[in-house]
Amino acid sequence: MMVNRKILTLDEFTIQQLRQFPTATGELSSLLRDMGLAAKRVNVEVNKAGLVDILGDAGSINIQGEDVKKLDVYANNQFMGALKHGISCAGIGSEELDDFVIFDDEVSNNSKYVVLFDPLDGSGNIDVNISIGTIFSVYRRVSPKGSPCTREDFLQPGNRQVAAGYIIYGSSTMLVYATKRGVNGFTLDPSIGEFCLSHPNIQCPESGNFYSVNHGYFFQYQKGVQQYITACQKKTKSEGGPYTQRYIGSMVADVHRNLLKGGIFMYPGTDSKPNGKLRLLYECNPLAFIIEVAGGKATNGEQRILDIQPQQLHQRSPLFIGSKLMMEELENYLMQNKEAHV
Ligand code: P6P
Repeated sequence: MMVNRKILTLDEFTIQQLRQFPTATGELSSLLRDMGLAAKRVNVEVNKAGLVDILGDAGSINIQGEDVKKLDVYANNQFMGALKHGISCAGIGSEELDDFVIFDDEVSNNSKYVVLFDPLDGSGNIDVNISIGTIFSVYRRVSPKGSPCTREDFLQPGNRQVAAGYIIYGSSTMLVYATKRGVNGFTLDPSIGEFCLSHPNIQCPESGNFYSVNHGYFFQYQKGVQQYITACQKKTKSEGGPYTQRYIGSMVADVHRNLLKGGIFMYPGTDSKPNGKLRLLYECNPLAFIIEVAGGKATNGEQRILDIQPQQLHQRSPLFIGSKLMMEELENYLMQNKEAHV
């Protein structure tokens, strides 16, 4: 007999979580609903991307030195606007903006949190209709409430995150977020315009057979990474193989698949870019928080991503993230090569 399980919307879920903590102010729940609202607006434009001239370069070059596509700018403005006009956020940092934005109005100055986000990661894939994503990270501010937030509020190590999440604009649109209490996934139901709980209490499988890396840079990677990639290519059935190489050039999509199915995503440093390409504050930290709450691991090849003390908004970090046992096998190769160089 089919049991009609009540489908919880994101709003109902966050309020249900809130009711379990009577002393909670509701600001985090409100912030997550703000992010959900902005995500719905961005989703509408992403779904139309091929139809209107919202595509194409806005002509400007962002701080990353990349062509800015209009959808990046639109997404940035939607998330920044939703947070600025909410009751929970004192300021933001964004991949699209040169510096932190301190909202500095009476409500914002009394808000508890700051948010860092990449409004549209993988936007180079928009024109070819490959999944793209938004990534966000939430910190409790360390500066006193009642005054504008400060740089120190944003430059906290990832282990101080209160929540983190991503939205993936793919075959369906999903919002996945983690607090220390768990990782939950919500799928957008276009018929009611609500994110609905579809993936409760996500756990990352201890192992898997997907490995994600750009093979084009193989000979620029350090020896231990090369050896691990080669080992992935040689896995026998008894070793959980054969492995499948899946790398679609959109990290949110690759990490999301590996989170659900088991796997490892690698963006190592190279000879020309020793710190790799990915940004610590609004790409590596939030995904590392999510994967650890789900039982996986994330490092920069030497230390836990969440323990890195940030120095500035757009700093980069190598990233290795995924299933616990796959990460431990990689770490063994890295350690062997480190000792060999001592
Ligand atoms: P490469 C997209 O630009 C991105 O930041 C990630 O989403 C993606 O995994 C990576 O860069 C792809 O970079 O150098 O392999 O093309």
